Amino acid sequence: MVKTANVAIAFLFVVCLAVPLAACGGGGGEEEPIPAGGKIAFSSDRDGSYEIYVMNVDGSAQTNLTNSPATDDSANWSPDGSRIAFVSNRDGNFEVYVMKADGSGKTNLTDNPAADSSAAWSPDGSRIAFTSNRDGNFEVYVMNADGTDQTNLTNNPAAEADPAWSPDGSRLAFDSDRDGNLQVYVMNADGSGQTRLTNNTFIDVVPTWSPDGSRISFTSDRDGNAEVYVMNADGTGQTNLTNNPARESISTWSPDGSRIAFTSDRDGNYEIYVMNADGSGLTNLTNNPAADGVPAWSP
Ligand SMILES: [Ca+2]
Ligand SMILES: [Ca+2]
Ligand SMILES: [Ca+2]
Ligand SMILES: [Ca+2]
Repeated sequence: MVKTANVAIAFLFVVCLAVPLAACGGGGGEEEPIPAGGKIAFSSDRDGSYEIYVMNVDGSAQTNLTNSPATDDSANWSPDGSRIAFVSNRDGNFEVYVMKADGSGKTNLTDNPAADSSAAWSPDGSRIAFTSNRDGNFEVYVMNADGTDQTNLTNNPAAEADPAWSPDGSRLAFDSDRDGNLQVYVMNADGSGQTRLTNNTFIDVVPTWSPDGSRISFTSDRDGNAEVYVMNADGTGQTNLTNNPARESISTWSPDGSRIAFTSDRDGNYEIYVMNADGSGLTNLTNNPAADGVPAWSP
């Protein structure tokens, strides 16, 4: 799977994509409202190629939303939960797409021969951050939610990946190997003030903000295998939440901040698990022999 297009995250699901549709206003087209935080979107190759699935937060009602022979990956919810951004190589290379939360209305937002991936919706719904190697190496870009005005924010010869918006929309966390190995960075939403948050010789990637903006979860292999860590938003207090010899990665917070979903291959293949935000109370949600990963908790 693809969360960053090429960043050397062999131990992670690599995730790579979507167009906003007219909001469905009244008249006959009303969709069943999704309860707040009631769904988790994820990726699975259980049908032979990676697809975007959605399930209830107890693991029930796992439903394929993409049904494509291509690789579909990296689901990310719109702030109102009505749409899902994802990446797919269905046109021959990775692009960012959006679809309605029921899988209908898939639209390509990027349409560029480069690898475009890792879509992240801004908290106000107006923009989508993503990554692309269209300038020769991976950068974090931002565009309007309709795909217009695609702008390079990082402009660095290193590989930048995995953008994640702060809940107030003022900043983006991301990862970069500009200092020699992949580490977590943060910048202002206009690309200014790029600052390193983690500082070690291992791989720290895939940051995700807690809903209150005070903490950032991420994946690190500093203890010899990949684990989900959490730190304060200024980089202090880095704490291992998973502590398991298997590979744990790609974390996503429940909207109330009380729980974190993530992936682990501790049962022999990748599954989605959920735990309390302090690492306690672990539950396996998927239990499928295929690779299940890249969870995204609905708003
Ligand atoms: Ca592309
Ligand atoms: Ca770059
Ligand atoms: Ca581990
Ligand atoms: Ca599995």
